[in-house]
Amino acid sequence: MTLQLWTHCRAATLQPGAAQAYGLIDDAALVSDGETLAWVGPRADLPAALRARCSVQHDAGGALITPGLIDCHTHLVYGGDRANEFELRLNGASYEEIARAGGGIVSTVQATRAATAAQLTEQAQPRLARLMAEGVTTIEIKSGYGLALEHERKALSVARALGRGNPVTVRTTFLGAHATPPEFAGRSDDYLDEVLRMLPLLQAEGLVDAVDAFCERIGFSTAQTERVFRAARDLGLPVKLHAEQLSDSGGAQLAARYGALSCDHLEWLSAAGARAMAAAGTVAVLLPGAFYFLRETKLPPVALLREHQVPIAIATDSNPGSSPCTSLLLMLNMACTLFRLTPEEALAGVTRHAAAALGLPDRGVLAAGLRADFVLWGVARPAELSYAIGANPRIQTVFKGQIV
Ligand code: DI6
Ligand code: FE
Repeated sequence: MTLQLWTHCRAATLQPGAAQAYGLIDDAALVSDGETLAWVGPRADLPAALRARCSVQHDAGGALITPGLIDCHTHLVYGGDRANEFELRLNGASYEEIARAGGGIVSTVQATRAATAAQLTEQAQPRLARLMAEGVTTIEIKSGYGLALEHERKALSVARALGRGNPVTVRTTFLGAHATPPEFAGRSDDYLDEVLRMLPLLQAEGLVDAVDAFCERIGFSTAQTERVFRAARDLGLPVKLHAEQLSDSGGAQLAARYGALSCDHLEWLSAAGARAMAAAGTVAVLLPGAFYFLRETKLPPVALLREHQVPIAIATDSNPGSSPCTSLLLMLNMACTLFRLTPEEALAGVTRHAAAALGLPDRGVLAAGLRADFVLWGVARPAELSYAIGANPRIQTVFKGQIV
């Protein structure tokens, strides 16, 4: 394997428990061995014998190096968009009028069903490219706009194909329990029967890495969510949950009982919910884009999460209805400005903690033995990544030891 060396850089390693904030190393050296980091530390400590074996040496030009960014919650694959609905609303139309005219989530389900896999790929690829342009090296993509076997399969297959066609790692999540489709209107339990029929079939096709549900008054109840979780557990699949976005339904406690990787949104999370998540090691994924776009006012209980030491991740929630967003760097800024996270918490939220939210212990931190996924940035200090609005200081991304 080729050993490669990067020097003339600062590294924000995000090592847990490091003495320096961000696990910062001022004059750092990184050595990759094939797809893996072989050594990370102060350049002065780099063993001469190891340096001598590095056949490729890179001058990082004074860049800041961070782990590759991880967007751990997206609905990136969908048909059409909802710009028209956005415009109608700003011209005074009510949500109900729009829904009656075929708008809302149902319109995205219709557009997703009507699109071919090739069309969905063509629409999702530029969104993925924009995220990658900002240093994203791993992304989660949920289904949930097909809501029928053939269309959930199509969306998940498109997500998998995006992973094959791009250097980024794609993790897929089955969100069949996102909404009740029109043909099951008023019969959500019957639709859930259908969801439970789809899950093992899609898993057998290798399309499912995790299972999610929208647990909300306008989504599915905790009892219904538990049916989905039981099925996932029987199949050995990890679970996640859209929980306490619009109300406190106790979804977080339920998810914690099933050892959920993450609970996401969480604006209405209770103290009991936070305690349950802490005990289960469940990550809190905060989604400032949806909070902003829906003009929510109830802030997620960040102090409570800190008090109980629940790891906090940040993601785009990229979707056409509540967060038409393809900038994870903007989410860093919004996590700080809207939710008052520190820039260090925000950066951990798109690296180390985002990796945990996906159950991927092999990334999210710069350390020997982990994946050589990292980004070179033209900034002096890590806080600049959260501070700037609309800037993209990325210089270069290294995916599994390869400069792309
Ligand atoms: N929560 C949301 O905010 C989105 N999905 C979810 O589970 C909304 C999806 C949409 O409006 O298309
Ligand atoms: Fe979401």
